[in-house]
Amino acid sequence: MFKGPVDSKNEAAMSELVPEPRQKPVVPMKPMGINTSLLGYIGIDTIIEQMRKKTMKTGFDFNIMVVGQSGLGKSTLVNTLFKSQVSRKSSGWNREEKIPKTVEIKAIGHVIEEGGVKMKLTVIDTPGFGDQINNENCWEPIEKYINEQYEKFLKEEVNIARKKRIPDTRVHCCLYFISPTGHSLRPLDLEFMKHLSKVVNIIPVIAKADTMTLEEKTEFKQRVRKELEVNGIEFYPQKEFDEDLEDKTENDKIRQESMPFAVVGSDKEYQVNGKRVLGRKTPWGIIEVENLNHCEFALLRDFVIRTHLQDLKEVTHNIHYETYRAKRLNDNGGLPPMTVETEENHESNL
Ligand SMILES: Nc1nc2c(ncn2[C@@H]2O[C@H](COP(=O)(O)OP(=O)(O)OP(=O)(O)O)[C@@H](O)[C@H]2O)c(=O)[nH]1
Ligand SMILES: [Mg+2]
Repeated sequence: MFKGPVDSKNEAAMSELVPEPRQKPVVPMKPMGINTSLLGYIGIDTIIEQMRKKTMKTGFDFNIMVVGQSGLGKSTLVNTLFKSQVSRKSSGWNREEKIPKTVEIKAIGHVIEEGGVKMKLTVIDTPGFGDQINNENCWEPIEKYINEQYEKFLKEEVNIARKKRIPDTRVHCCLYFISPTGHSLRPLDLEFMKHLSKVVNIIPVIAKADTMTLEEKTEFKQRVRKELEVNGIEFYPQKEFDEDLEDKTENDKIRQESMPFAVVGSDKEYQVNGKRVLGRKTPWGIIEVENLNHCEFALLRDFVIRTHLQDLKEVTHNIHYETYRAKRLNDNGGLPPMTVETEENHESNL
């Protein structure tokens, strides 16, 4: 049999072969990018990444409600939110169609995805009040709706076959529309906010801010803040829930300067300097809704979504829902005793 030089060489090599110790598989002791000189690394900081992954998989619910007297632009602002940079989606109304007067509580939802994270944003539009002869207790339908969502959540929580993740329809923030009168708040506004602030996070906004001059706006904002304080109305972010000094400093600025946000709403788009913008066309120019020099809509949006979304959800869960839950169980309204809270409960409170 022919044996080539290579084969014979191989044979010789084979006979001399001493098995080399196999290299151990590399087991990562810690994630990449972490200083290896740190002995005893446990990996607590990876929780952030774990939470991020989980949130990306499950997404989260966020629900905003608009409330206020009739004709202040609540439905328009709902459209503005959906058409603005929050989603750039149509909320279902035809561009040319005039927004009808709202006659019932209606929730409009969209799933918005950004950077792989899904948010189910629902905006709850409510009928305006204040045009009846008797406006007594006109906050009741709104309060009822808010409580119904707490009740739904509570029922899911005490269910024996509890869902892994309870759909969250609870109202995380309620934008309260104030008429741009330049005068005092109406007694009805004060009563309304007093009632609602006990069950939900209230964010007061001055509607139709384009009808005020800069000085009028600054002065009115100050007056509203003062009146809310004098009347003991707690709006979000509530002082008592500031967690530390950093929170307090940041929130004090918001409470003393930004609140109430003076907004302008529109669902119409116009061409300005070659760009399509949401705006209101007037004889003296276009008011750009998302331009910070024109109104505070973008500030409000950033406040609610970019900086305080998680906190709004936490205050809703830990304070407002908890108050409802405790009262409901105290009243013993036919519910079975509560099971001990598990992580599953907290999962719904992303
Ligand atoms: N000037 C001005 N007008 C606005 C603004 N937002 C809405 N409007 C107008 O105000 C009118 C009422 O707007 P809607 O959005 O229907 O008001 P609403 O608060 O939903 O009214 P109800 O459903 O009756 O409670 C419409 O003609 C809007 O075009 C705004 O920011 N500035
Ligand atoms: Mg409406």
